[in-house]
Amino acid sequence: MYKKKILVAGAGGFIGGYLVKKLLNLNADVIAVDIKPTDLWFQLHNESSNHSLDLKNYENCEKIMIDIDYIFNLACNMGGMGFIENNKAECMLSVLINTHLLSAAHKNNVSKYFFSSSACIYNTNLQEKNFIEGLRESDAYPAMPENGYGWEKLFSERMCKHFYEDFNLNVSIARFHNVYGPFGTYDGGREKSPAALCRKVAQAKIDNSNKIEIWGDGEQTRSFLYIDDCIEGILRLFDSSFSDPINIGSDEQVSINQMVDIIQNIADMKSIQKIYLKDKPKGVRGRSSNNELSEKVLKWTYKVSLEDGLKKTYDWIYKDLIKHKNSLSKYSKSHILNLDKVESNK
Ligand code: GKE
Repeated sequence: MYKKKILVAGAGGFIGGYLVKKLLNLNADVIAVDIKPTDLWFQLHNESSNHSLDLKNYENCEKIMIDIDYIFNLACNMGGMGFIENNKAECMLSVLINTHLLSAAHKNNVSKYFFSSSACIYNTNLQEKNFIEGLRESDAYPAMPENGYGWEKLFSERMCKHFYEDFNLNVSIARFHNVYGPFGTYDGGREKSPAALCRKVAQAKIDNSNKIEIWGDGEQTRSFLYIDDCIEGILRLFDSSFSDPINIGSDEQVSINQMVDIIQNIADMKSIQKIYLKDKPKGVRGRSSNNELSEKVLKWTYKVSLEDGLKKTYDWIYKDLIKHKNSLSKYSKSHILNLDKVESNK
């Protein structure tokens, strides 16, 4: 990465903020782009060149592509189940970002292109029970992804593949399995379950209550990948010549109830009364990652246990809640949905 000019699309988001920091530490020349105004970026690094641009717009992709060596495309309109179940069309519009970035990359002879795909591409018929066997990469077909967001990610995976086959654009395609950690959204509608439940337990502790609301019956299962493991996985994959989609996830599968019990112990709360909201968005019944391919091809798997990762996440959220008792933290703002109104850089 040394002295390479690298475009990070979605740099103002959760994974993007960490990736920019890592690439800067590797002495890359980072061009950071996000549709959000920079004061809403989760991490804003002074050493990168930061731009607030809407990359659904092809001209913006062309404008930012000058002399770029590598692209990491993490830009998409997304969130946890509470967001993607209620914004299917908005999530599908992210296809414009990937399409325009790929076209501009091809036109500008970019050397390599990373695309962040998602476990939401996996066939939902294989995820109708909890505690399922870890999903293998081949389980994507026959296709039946999550509505909206999952279909966009699967379509965009295939577009990356064809740009590799037809135009020799080197690609890396990672399927992320529910990545979590500090400096991510924890309230406002886009939060995923680890941050949401850390917030609910922290808020109960602050309010001296012991009641927390859980979506569904709490017996649905997931595996969760800590952000540090995710960043390591991205770089291992990018440094490899592997061009097919590959899992970057954890196989430590737990129920949501079990995750709440772990957070309750971290918070040192004696008892928690779980209130189940059955009408809330639930997504699939069970999901986990099979890491055999990433272990074989990338010599990579996760290192941070769910308990250790939740401890770091809970502690950060608790402190951020206390710090913003009388105001809204940028991590808890429900991002402006119509972000297209953001003025692109002049
Ligand atoms: N967000 C949230 N908030 N989920 C909750 C809550 C809560 O307060 N309480 C229980 N859950 C349950 C949801 O009902 C769902 O069954 C499970 O936790 C996981 O929800 P999630 O973390 O929001 O998202 P999913 O894992 O279902 O789907 C996410 O998967 C990622 C890739 O693995 C997607 O929303 C994307 O963020 C991404 O594709």
